[in-house]
Amino acid sequence: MKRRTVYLGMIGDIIHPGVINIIREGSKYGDVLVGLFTDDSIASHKRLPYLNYEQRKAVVENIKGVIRVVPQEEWSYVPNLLKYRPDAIIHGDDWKNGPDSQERDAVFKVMQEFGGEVIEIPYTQGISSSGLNKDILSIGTTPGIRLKMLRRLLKAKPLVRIMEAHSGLSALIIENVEIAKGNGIHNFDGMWSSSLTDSTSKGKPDIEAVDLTTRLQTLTDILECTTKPIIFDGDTGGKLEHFVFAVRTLERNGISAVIIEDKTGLKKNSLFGTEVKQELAPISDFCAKIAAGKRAQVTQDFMIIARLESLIAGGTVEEALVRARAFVGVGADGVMIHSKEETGVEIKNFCEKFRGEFPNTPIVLVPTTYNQFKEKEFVEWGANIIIYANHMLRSSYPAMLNTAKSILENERSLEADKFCMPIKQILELISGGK
Ligand code: SPV
Ligand code: MG
Repeated sequence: MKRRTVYLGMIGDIIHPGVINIIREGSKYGDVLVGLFTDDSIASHKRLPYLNYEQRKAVVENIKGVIRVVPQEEWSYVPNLLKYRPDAIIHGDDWKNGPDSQERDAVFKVMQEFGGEVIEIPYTQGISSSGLNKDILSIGTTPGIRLKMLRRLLKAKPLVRIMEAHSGLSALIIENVEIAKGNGIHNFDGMWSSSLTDSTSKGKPDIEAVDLTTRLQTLTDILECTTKPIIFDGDTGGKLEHFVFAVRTLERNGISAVIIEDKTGLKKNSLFGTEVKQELAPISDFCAKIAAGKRAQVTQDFMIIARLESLIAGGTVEEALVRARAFVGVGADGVMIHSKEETGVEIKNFCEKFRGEFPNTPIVLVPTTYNQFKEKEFVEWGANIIIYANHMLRSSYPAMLNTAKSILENERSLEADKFCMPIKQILELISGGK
């Protein structure tokens, strides 16, 4: 007699006794068919797993009791249940309450429709992937896994959300902060190592005065306490001969991408007033720098993104497009189009035209001055990465200033307590601090 098929949805990143238990229980009812969540199906709900789909598949299909592994492309089980029509689905009973209960209802409904069974087994207490995930976070990651993460996110998500970090502490917030929204979790996908906020936090102007070695000190602090991917603000990239070393250094540290801007001469921050004239680099010089960087990188995964400063320098969208074509032509892995114009009209125009010509080349936006738009709108324009480039630093400064003023005003710190994090929370914030 043909054995029954039992469907089991799984991420399969961390294999713990709870996973083995549910496979064992499932085998009692029939052949276990694992629906392995793809990166795409996970991306809008949780952080991407450490291992990619192929790596997780290789592990899961070798677990005793697993007969077959198929991709689960949606967060909901329903499409796969309709496709494979298993005799049963097995799930831990922890989905009875909370946000998963809606999915449970949908699963019961579809299984009833074709006469399938829903098997619920007691949830293995005391061990869970999320709990273990936290433990793994405290161990850290490897440069290789971190480096690859940006390309995986770009493949899996319509929009990659990046936030500026200028210290270990600011990076820790970005690593951990999340809010429940809809039936998923919203968080930041990675970090921007900004030249503006890194130099400002060191009390220096944003004119490439902080050299790479010094920038690496901040990066090391961030790397040591986080696991999310990092995009490095490479300013102009410096001299071609130096840029190739910078690429290697960043890559070796597990940085996912460097963005270099097509300016020349003394670099000033792009958001300065119009009185600061920015000179654009000759197209051929900048192309040579990108090409040299691409030749220097060791992995397939590292990205060199060309930042177009035409609009900042007073040029037109057409001029920016000419440069973009040349930069992509010599191997740039993406473009960042920058503008301080507040309506966002030029940026939208650029995005739509560029997207028409290059359907798959990532577009990066830094919406500091045109921040009235929501992320969804940027996706409609064709953008893939949004960088909130300076907000952690800009928000911390007024908080510090208010505290300092309050203490001066009141000649004691009692009134400033409301601006401050409680000491207990500070101690809990950093693992190993208690
Ligand atoms: C930075 O964050 O340092 C940047 C982005 O380069 S901007 O400040 O908008 O030029
Ligand atoms: Mg910068």
